[in-house]
Amino acid sequence: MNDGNRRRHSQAIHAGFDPLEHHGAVSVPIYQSSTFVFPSAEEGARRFEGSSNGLIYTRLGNPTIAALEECVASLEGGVGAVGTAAGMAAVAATVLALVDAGQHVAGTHPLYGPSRGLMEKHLARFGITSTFVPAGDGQALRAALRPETRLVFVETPANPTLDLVDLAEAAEIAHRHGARLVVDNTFASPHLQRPLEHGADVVLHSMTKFLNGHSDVVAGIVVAREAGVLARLRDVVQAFGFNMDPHQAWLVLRGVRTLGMRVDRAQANAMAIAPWLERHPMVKWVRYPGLASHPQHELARRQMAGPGAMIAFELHGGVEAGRRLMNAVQLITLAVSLGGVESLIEHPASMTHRSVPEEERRRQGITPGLVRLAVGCEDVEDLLADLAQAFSRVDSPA
Ligand code: 7XF
Repeated sequence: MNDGNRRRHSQAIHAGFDPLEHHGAVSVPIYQSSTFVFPSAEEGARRFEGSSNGLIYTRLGNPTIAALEECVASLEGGVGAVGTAAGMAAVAATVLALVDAGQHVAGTHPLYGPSRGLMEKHLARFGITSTFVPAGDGQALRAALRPETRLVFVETPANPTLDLVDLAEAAEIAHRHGARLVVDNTFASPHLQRPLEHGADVVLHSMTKFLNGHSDVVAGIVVAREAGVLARLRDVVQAFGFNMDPHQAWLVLRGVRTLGMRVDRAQANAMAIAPWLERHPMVKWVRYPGLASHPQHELARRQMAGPGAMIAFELHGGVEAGRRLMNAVQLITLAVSLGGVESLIEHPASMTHRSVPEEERRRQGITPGLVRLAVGCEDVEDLLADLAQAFSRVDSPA
């Protein structure tokens, strides 16, 4: 199958799966089996040796997981992908596969709080050092690279401020120093942004979010541009047991088939909600890549197919007013996570980015009053009505 020539919706619906290889099943079967029979002892030995690519054991490979991996690799335009048990396992596998003790990661901030924590707290114990510079500052990124830097790690749009990283510039900086560019593409999804086309070497996702899209699975994936990098990633995932399981993979496959439709609809809703928020007298500021007021609006137009469905904003009343708003919404759900069909609202400073020290949060623009809205696929009139009624109750919390 030459999936690469198909357009985005067709790829999401068909890539990675040929029904004729599975008794004609139109939906990918769930190969819920931990282990696979060898036709002979000699063939078993060949599979372990690598001279035959037949199936062995699900931690090492499984057809349902492989179908999802091929689909996402095709959507991102990579040579292949490795599914992981969570987005955090995708982050961990990437650094462990590509950085050794004594080497360095140069990253941008903000990142999802625990991604940075993984590097500064856990991987630091194994001699991997890291430095983080502001997302929009190419000069600072250039200055952060050292001879021992192996990875440039960026998230764009960044969680939760929606700052952007110029991918072409970051790739140029990384490659000039012999480092690889890794992009956490969770907030955009491959429907809106394909970092490998801008020079990135590795793309990773929390598939918990847009790729799955139904708030019922925690999963991750790493996509590579080169076969050698893919082999290293797969080796680490197998060695550490970061793999996903077949049922989880099937659920994500079911979700990913409608990726484009969900993202397009959620984005259309966000494109109506962001200007509505910006006009609201109780709102101090709104950050959304689709608004002309976003400092990197032009970059968003250049490197993304659309501004996405994530919005950050703050009320004039700060953290207290934000809390009252979050307690007052009725259709919108107060919960962390994003990328599902339902709209979710949360408070990064006390929730998703609680692990980032307060002073560091301020430096990154994660103000105490920042509210993050993950726009879903409901009817936009209902979302706006819910926000309007919630705003009307902010001044009278009772
Ligand atoms: O291990 P997970 O599937 O939860 O993924 C971790 C992860 C990695 N990268 C980005 C950009 C993420 O946003 C996440 C998870 N973020 C959720 C959130 O921000 O709501 C986690 C909820 S505590």
